[in-house]
Amino acid sequence: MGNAESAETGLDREEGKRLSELTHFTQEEIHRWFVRFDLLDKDRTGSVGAPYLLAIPDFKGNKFLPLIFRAMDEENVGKLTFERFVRALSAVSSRAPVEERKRFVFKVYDLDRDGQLSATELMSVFHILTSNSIHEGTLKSMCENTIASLDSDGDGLITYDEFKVLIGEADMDDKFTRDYLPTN
Ligand SMILES: [Ca+2]
Ligand SMILES: [Ca+2]
Repeated sequence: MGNAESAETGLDREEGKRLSELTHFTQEEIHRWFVRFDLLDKDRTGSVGAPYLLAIPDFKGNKFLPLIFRAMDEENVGKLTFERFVRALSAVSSRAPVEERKRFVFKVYDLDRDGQLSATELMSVFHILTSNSIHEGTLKSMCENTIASLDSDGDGLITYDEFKVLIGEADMDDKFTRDYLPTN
């Protein structure tokens, strides 16, 4: 992508380079994501509401993505800056090292951001991921079993250290990796 085009998208080359270093996207991919993001930033505030981002056709029907965006929206303002948007997509991509993906998935589940996962948090996330299609009782036992299998100190809560040991690399690839690349 040439200078003129980059300037036209409003993302300068230095910023593109910085974000490319911060994420697992190439500078060209960053610029292509920016074109999409910028189109949605109609009020020119530099941030876009999650529902608008989720309406991008590539993301259609993905239940995990609203949670991914929520995890990146640390102040709970319902909006993401471009940097947070590309960092979110990067954190779940297969280009991210497994450790980085695990940390991010933990963050996705930790709805109240206290550094521990509770049965209630797992329930809420499972509810969303299964579109409330699973019977409450079944879901509850799924959560209890998950907690029990991860909770090595038996306090009923899952810390990141407990989480990372038992979630294998294969699990990450199957369940938590989502590759989004900007198409033209
Ligand atoms: Ca928590
Ligand atoms: Ca524990």
